[in-house]
Amino acid sequence: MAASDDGKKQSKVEVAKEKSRFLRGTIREVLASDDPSLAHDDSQLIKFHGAYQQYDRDMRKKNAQGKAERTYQFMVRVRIPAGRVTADQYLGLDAVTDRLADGSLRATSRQGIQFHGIVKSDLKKTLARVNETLLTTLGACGDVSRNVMMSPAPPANDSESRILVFARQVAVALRPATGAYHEIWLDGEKIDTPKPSKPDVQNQPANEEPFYGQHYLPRKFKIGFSLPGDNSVDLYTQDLGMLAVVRDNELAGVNLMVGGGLGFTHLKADTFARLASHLGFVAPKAVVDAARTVASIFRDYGNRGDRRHARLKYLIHERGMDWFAAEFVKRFEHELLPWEEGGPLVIKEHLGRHQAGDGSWYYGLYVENGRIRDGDPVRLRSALRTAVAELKPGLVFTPQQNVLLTGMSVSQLDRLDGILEHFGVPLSGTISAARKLSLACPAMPTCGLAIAESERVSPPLMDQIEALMDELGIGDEPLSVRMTGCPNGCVRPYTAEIGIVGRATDSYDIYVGGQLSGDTLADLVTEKVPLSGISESLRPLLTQWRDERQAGEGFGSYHQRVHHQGPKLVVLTGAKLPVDGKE
Ligand code: SRM
Ligand code: SF4
Repeated sequence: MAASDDGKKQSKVEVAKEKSRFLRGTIREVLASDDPSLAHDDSQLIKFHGAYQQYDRDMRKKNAQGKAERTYQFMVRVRIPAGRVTADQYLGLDAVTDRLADGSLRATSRQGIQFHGIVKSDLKKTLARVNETLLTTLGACGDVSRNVMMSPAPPANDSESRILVFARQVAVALRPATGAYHEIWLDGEKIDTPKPSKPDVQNQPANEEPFYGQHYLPRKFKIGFSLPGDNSVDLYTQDLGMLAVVRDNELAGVNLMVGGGLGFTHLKADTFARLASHLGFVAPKAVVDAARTVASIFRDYGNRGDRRHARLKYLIHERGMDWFAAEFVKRFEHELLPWEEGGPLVIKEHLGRHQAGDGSWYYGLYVENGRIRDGDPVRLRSALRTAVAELKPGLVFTPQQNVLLTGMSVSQLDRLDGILEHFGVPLSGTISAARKLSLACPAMPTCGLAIAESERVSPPLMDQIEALMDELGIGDEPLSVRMTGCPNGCVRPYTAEIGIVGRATDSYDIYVGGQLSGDTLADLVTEKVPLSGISESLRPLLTQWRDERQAGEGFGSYHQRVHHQGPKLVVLTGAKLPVDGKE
């Protein structure tokens, strides 16, 4: 652990950032070398450029001495503010995976797209191709503001359209400004030029990052915007949640909540999932400044010595909301007003046919765990490519890992049904309510942090849960089931009604009691369940709910009423949990 100029401890990643000359490091040189992998500093820096060094955990090739060796490859993440792309952009992304990745596109839980299985020698080509679609991977990962999320449905009116504009403005305002990206990946050519940020880092020498400075943020920072009532983006799990308030059809402003975050570490009692706290309400003209102000407090006060303890949630937990609000007001150029109470929030899946505010139609296409690929008999990637090429819809990737095809007429919807049927893709209306809401993270074989399977085992597990629900006579009820291969929480399992979280190989912890409003954390109810035992372990809970629920009461709400008797903020902790199955 090194020390900074002011004597504070600095993690290795802080040192790597400091030495990197605004994210350059030696990436350019290493790309040109024969070495298939990157060393520590460059492997950290390259995340800011949107790429993760991974290895195929199914494949360990033997070297000349008979020892198992890693086959290195890269994951590339495309940042797509509010999840919206044009038909041509989608077709460009589809072409990338064909030639350079594993033949799939992975729609993420933050409305981005990931490519897996890229070899180092194809990395530069991949990023260049993405940029040719006028999208970027810069800032999709790393210690910066991550992809800005927004409710996926097309805005219903002018007020809602303004929120889409704000989401994009905030994404631009908090985008890294370094020239390193263009130098390394685009040979200096500026295709997608970031606008300069407002210089507000005190006493910084002239630098390429007027907002971030050379150390960027202490850790990732996540922002989500919600239209009134639609909590698809899981606002309470964001570092900064922005909830639109509409009065008399006019956008009155935005409610701010801060300090949400989900990941925790086994056996580290001081790491935990936390729901965001209400900060207050700001006028529309102040939205971008509010986002920069929250990010600037995190930048200046976040923990730079211990990365496990570096998220905004820990800063707020330690210093308290009164301190945070005072610091916010000190820096904010506008007025912070009291939180405006609004209507109930609902996590929506947006699947099937819907009419938008402008009279056009959109279709929510179910994508199992976000994986767009051709299988047998379902050829989803071909279906989507054909539909997009022929019908030229807009596309919106959703926080539920699905995709909306927007701006269509009824006859186009009919044609879309035909295309989907031709390629064996089930229409959204034929999918169970529980499966529509289900999510799973990639986990094995690509994720280096996975300790259990997730995406690959989730479809058969959902078959079992569906069969159980049918047997209990509750097969049409919505139920959110989210599964992850480790406690980091990449598909937000701790706000789901049922969260299934990998604890060791073939061993899962089961959390129950998040709600479809997305504003409650679940409780750990069962530990160390093997995959084959998960659905049966849910039988008594689902039966109790069926027999004792009140009219319209969801599974998670029933759990909260019976076990907590009213709203309560439950904080999950890694305190008693083991590392990789060892107590
Ligand atoms: Fe995540 C790390 C995948 C959304 C919390 N996440 C990872 C990595 C990059 C593993 C790594 O660091 O080596 C995973 C890559 C796996 C792979 O092979 O593709 C990964 N995270 C994902 C995605 C693809 C899951 C998905 O099924 O869609 C999501 C990409 C979103 C995007 O487009 O940007 C994804 N990750 C999330 C979310 C949900 C969200 O943001 O809404 C969370 C929980 C919210 C939060 O941040 O607290 C999340 N991911 C983490 C964490 C824990 C962070 C923490 O501070 O606690 C890690 C580990 C880390 O950062 O060290 C992580
Ligand atoms: Fe990997 Fe864990 Fe995230 Fe799943 S939850 S993608 S296993 S880091």
